[in-house]
Amino acid sequence: MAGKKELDVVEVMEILDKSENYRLLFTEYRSAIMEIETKLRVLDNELSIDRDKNPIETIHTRLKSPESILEKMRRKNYPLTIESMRTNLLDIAGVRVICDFIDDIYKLEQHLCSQNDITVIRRKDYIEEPKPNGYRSLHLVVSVPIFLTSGPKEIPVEVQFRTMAMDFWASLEHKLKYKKDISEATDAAARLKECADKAFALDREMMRIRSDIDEMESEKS
Ligand code: 0O2
Repeated sequence: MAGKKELDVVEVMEILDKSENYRLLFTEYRSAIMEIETKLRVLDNELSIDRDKNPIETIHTRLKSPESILEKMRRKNYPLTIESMRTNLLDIAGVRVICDFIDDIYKLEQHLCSQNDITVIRRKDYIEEPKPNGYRSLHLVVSVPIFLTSGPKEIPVEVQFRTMAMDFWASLEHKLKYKKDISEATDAAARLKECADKAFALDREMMRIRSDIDEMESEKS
């Protein structure tokens, strides 16, 4: 806005910190994370009876940091208001689910999304269609109701599903490339892409081995 100075991160964080709206908003996102995490843990427990093995290896949760929120809102040219943050940013609440096998990811997705209080807002399947750099994961944005003293409220949560191999690659790629402007044309980028493809090949081979072992077991009984 003309004549108005751009606030820096520290100033924005101080303003947000004092704002009751902001605190309430973050409590809501935290509650939505708890709802989704519980749903996933319940599914994990039930599905483990089937195979005698839990399909979920780990669940990580996070609230997007104020710096990261501000960076994204600036990058996308969204107005710097709480209302705009609420409507435009769908990844403030994040849940990352690390699974053993690729097919567990789709099974969990199907069971989570068929629950009648869950609405799928967005789905990006970077496993079927990986990013050009080799990144693979299934991204969902789902809306889940939380029950406040004032009544129910729908809150968006981003849920990322990955195998351990995909997570290993994404974590290292993030560390190697974080805040570095590395062109996709470099040798390092090409080698990272090759590693992503090898990790995916490993995932597929592990699934084949599992199904061979299952077959051997069923022949025995
Ligand atoms: P953080 O700290 O995880 O929140 P955007 O890229 O955010 O403008 P969009 O559509 O929201 O747009 O993003 P997208 O591509 O669906 O997924 C964003 C998140 O997925 C990222 O979050 C990462 O967690 C992960 N991700 C996406 N692409 C890559 C990648 O190439 N490498 C790695 N390591 N992770 C990736 P944020 O927002 O970066 O950070």
